[in-house]
Amino acid sequence: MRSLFSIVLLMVLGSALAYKSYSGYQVLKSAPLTAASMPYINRLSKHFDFWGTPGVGRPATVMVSPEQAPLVVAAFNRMRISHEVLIPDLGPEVERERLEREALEVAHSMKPREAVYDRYMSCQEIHHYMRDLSAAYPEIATGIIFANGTEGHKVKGIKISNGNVGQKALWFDCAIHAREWITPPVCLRIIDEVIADPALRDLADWYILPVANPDGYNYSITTDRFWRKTRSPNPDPDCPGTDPNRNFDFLWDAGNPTDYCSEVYPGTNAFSEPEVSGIGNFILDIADSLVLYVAIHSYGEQILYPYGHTVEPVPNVDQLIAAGTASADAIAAVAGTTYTVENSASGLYFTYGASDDFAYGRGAVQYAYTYELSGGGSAGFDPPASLIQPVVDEVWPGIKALVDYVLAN
Ligand code: 0X9
Ligand code: ZN
Repeated sequence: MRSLFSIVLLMVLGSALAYKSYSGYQVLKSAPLTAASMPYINRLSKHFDFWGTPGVGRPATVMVSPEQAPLVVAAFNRMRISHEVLIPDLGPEVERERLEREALEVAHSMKPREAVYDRYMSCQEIHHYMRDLSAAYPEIATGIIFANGTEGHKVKGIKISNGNVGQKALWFDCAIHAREWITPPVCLRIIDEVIADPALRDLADWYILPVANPDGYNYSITTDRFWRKTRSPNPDPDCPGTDPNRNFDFLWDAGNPTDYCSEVYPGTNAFSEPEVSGIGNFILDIADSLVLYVAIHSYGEQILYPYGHTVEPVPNVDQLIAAGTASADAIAAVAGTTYTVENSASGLYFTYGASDDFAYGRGAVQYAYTYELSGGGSAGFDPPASLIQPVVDEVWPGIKALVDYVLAN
């Protein structure tokens, strides 16, 4: 009996020890940024973990370790950006959320062929769900493996189609940034809707990738709640991983090539990440039929359209805005949540090698977007499980309105 107790104790301690502690980490929030401060913020964002998309007129939110805090505070002071401590210590909150998630996982066992929206599913559960769907509905649902992550998790999505010849195609991916847990449920809801409704499948072929960065997503569950990047090794063993959303082969920018610890480290070269080259090459393969590309991220309540490196309007900017606005209106109609429709760089926060710009600029996909869903929880990236359902319920009508607009124009 005593040895059983010791084993259980060791397991509990072991899992707690394996988990990255955020004790002493703070989240700082600035006053709304001015255009003059944006070059500094762009530079700082290469070294510190800014959350959401900083921009003119919006506050910046940055997570800092105890060592980083004085550096960021000094930088803000130098730039005369006033700021406050939003969260004085992330540690207890992250720990509480981990225990809550584990308790929910034990309490709710998933039924086969059913996505759940009252807790965050693991990557394996999501993959099993898609496997069961393609087994149950082989004539409409086909699993697709786009790549294997360097830690071996499969980048697995699903094509849902009535098999009509010559149809247009639509693409949705979620969780290319590991910690953005609120996003896979939106992809799962799209899958559920399209499986259930033959009319949606007559509109187009649907490609949906619920976990685009499965190595990272898994790591964010098992070890480090705020992990963002892939898990590929770097020369600095303390700082593995590449930002997959800076690694696409369109206007890829090396930045400072030894900034391995940066949350936006773009990799050694475009498509260095197997996840990214797998997804990117597949998009090019279906580009002739692809009319809509949507990357789902969190957080910010924004519908962003290309490009991320310039505020120069793209040729079909009016259509991009019109379709995005139709989507935002449909989202607002559900519970009043206001999504803004913006050029990715309009906040003067410049990015290179992102997936939406790749689909638009390299794949010539006419409608390409990044959705930044609602934040929540202590810090923004960690909405409680009770927010999954309301977010999914408002975003699906927005996706449907976007699809209707795109296919009609
Ligand atoms: O910076 C990103 O990759 C996205 N924001 S996030 O906070 N989820 O990391 C925004 C990407 C928007 N698209 C482009 N900048 N092209
Ligand atoms: Zn993201």
